[in-house]
Amino acid sequence: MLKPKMTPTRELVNLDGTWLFGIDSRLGDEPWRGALRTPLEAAVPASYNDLFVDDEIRSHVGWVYYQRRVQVPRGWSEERILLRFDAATHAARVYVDDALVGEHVGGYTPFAVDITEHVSAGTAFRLTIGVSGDLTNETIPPGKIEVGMTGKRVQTYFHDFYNYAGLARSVWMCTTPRSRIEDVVVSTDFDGTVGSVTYAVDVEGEGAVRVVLRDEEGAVVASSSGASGVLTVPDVTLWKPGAAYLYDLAVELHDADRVVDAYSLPVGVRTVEVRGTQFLINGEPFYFTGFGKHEDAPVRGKGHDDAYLVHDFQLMEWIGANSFRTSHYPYAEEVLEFADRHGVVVIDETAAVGLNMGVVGGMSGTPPFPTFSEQYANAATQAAHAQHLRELVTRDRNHPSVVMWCIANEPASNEDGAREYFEPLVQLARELDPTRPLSYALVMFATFQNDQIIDLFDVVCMNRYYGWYVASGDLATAEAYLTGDIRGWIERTGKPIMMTEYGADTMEGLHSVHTQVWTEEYQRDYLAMNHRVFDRFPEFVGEQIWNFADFATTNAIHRVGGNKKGVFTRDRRPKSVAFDLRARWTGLEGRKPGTGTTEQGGR
Ligand code: BDP
Repeated sequence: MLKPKMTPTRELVNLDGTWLFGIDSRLGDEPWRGALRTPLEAAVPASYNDLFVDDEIRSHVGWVYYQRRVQVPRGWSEERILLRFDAATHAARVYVDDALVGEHVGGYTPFAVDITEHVSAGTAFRLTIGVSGDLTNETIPPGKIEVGMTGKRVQTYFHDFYNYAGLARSVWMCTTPRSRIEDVVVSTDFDGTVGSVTYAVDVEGEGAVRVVLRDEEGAVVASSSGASGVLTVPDVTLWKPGAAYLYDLAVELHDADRVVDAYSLPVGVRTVEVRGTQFLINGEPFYFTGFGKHEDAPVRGKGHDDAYLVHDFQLMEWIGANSFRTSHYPYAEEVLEFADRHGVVVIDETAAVGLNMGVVGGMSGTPPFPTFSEQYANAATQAAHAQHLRELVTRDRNHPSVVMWCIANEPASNEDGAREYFEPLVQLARELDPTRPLSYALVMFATFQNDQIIDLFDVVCMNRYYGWYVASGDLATAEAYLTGDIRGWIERTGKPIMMTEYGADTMEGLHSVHTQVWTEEYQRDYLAMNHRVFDRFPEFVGEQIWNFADFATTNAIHRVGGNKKGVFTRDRRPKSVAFDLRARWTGLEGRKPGTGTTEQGGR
């Protein structure tokens, strides 16, 4: 689905602001059938949980309702009119006045609802949206809802970050012409100095397609007609990590000489390939430095915020990070657009986190019952996962910054049933996008001896906490474990290997002359040990620390005010280790530490 934008043929009204808000238990039956009877207003975009001083709202299980009035511009009588939700976490029902006009499941991908038949240009309507943050074993991510001792429904889930819910991204009302450009898919390649952009335009209705590719100065470099084709780009300027370059692909739908629809999108010409143990961008070995992140901030929860967007990218640039993983769900499209414009490399992850009953077993990793079973990750879970993957890939496949898909975080890939569960998903991902490598982030219980699915994937992405959850406070033992673990994966797979999570909880301001977990010194020593090990293996292609910043978690007793593995605090102040990382990462330009200079990153 194309992101709505103003074009010569499309209009857009932003519906962000404060909306009436209430939780279902306080609103009565069918609350959309009139003005919401509530004194509360919620900010959009924002998760609703932390906005109010009210625990019942914060931990509400069930539906909440947002409502506002919307004026349809009077010039829209001939247009197709849509509502577009950039995200409603995790399920949504949309009502125009009394009518249910659309539904969606999946909390981190956008959806649109055609309301042309329900509204009229020049009039106003009441827009109500029900949002549910509930997680069950048929949602992605999965969770469990039980009726607790008090008779209340209690939500549990198998990931540590707080289950923020609500309208965390923007809401739009927009138009498209009736005959229209429905979708555009591009892929790119180059041979020497000549680039190529392969495009396919999906048209709804009548019209002939014309496309024009312009460079950053606005000069036309190629053009073509027809719904699909290949554009040749002489003297191509490649999109490179640290040196973004974006062409503009203008797509028009014509009826004779009349432009029926127009849409344009940025295109970065670059290639991605896994060859042997190397991860190649534009044919050159690339070394990932950076973080697993979260969309997380005080008060707004997972609400998208351009100020945090800009600041987080500034901090990543300052520290020398060239990449991040969208752990553990697809991020706002604005984040990927920003990464495209600034040459930051992204591993794009689905929200499939917690497909692992082993985590319930604690450090033993023994699941109380099999993960891939009727009871938990069953056919319905797999269908939800497939749908989620489809929505992620179709949303993000045109972003040059996205170099790899991560289809799950820490699934029980060591358990029976993992193969049957993942094989069709891998096949689907490869059909949706044959151009990008695939990965999943490996849980520590999944070892090079017992993992059942790694051969289906292209890159070994390890999440490992030696020196934290294993061998806590004993970095010598941790180093031995880590070394053996990496060596085992190299011997088993012959694939590129990277660390997608390693980290130590660190209380800012806590210091000790002794080796003590939670101190700022321990975080530094822990990372230094990891880096020493990584640098010994030529097959190692990257390091993404867990986590960029401290983030909110559930009320778990082993978390003091959230997960503190951030290199920055939740309000983005550096811990001591940030300066070590800066020293290690700046100037690398995509090369492995200690391996000299490179063209990578230069234009
Ligand atoms: C990993 C998870 C991540 C957690 C992290 C931790 O992938 O989401 O936050 O552990 O415990 O297992 O800090």
